[in-house]
Amino acid sequence: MAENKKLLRALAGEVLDTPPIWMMRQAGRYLPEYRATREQAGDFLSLCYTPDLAAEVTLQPIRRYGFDAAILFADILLVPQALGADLWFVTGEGPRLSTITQQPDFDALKPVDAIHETLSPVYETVRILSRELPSETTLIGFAGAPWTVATYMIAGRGTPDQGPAHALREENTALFEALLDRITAATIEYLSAQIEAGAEVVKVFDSWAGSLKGEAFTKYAVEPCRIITQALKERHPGIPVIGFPREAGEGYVGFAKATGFDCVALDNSVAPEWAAEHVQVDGCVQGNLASSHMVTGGQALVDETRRILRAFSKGPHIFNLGHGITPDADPENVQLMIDTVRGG
Ligand code: 1CP
Repeated sequence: MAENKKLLRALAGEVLDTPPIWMMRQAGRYLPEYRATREQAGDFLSLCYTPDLAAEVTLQPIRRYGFDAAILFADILLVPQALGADLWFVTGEGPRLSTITQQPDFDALKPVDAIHETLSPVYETVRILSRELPSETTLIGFAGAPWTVATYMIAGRGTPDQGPAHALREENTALFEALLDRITAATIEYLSAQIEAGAEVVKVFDSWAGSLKGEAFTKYAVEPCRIITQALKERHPGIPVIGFPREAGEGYVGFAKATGFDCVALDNSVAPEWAAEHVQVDGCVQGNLASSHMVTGGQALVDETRRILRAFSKGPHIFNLGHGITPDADPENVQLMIDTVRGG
């Protein structure tokens, strides 16, 4: 392993004096240079599918801040599109997709091996990045977890409570599970292709894991992630995998062991002291400063950053936010967070 890649060292279990740091949605609308490149691309999906521009926005936060990791610029909803769903973005509102609620909707989806036709520009972005990133910066690839991706495919949009997906899993379990299996298989192929193109770590975003409770959490959050991790470990031994079961609460306990993830990313609804005791005991954790501090800044940002550093100081830790940075964030506050992590 490259000695100068701090992110890989933390993922291998090393406890560093200064943890590596990167930020969810670090390429995004809070940065003027991102807004300019997005304007040049025309729309969000063109930005995702134009390798030179997607690589450019991935590099922007690395140039500005020198983060320890770069995350490929793409979106979790490219996989549904590659499986044949219609996908478009409504300005100011978010993603829209054709819905999957009946057997014929599912039957119209493409087979897993067809996904590369749509996704090959993403692999090209990864290849560009692995050439252009500074040698100390780790390149992270990613995909959505099957449950989270399914919530969008079923509802056709983001939903506050994932109601349509919960309804389908109760009313037509066979169809729901077939959809989950298709997404799981596609995700394995997609992440494998990213690794073959040069991704050094991959992250699985289960942003809506928190709405699965009890046995449903085990079946639909843990199990698909375990299948993905196992397949990736067989094909690409040594490539670390980060899991993010957002708002899992008590579900974070034992999650790394149950899924095989090398690192569990924590949202900011869990106290770092609690997570150090109950989650970090099993290995590396990532997180978990509330992204609202990137808007409000000041002493509260510094104090909370130091609290998180202290709480996780005895085990392997990657500093990050608890969720993505928001468009109203102040770029100066990002610098303040980095200075606090690196400078004490
Ligand atoms: O206007 C814009 O420029 C679009 C905003 C945007 C961006 C910057 C979207 C639309 N996606 C992205 C990029 C993105 N999405 C990345 C790139 C790398 C980085 O972090 O810098 C990543 C990792 C994602 C992942 C993603 N997309 C998730 C999982 C993480 C999370 O935030 O919970 C989810 C749920 C999505 C779906 C999505 N894409 C975009 C939006 C606005 C949403 C959320 C939709 C909703 O539920 O309302």
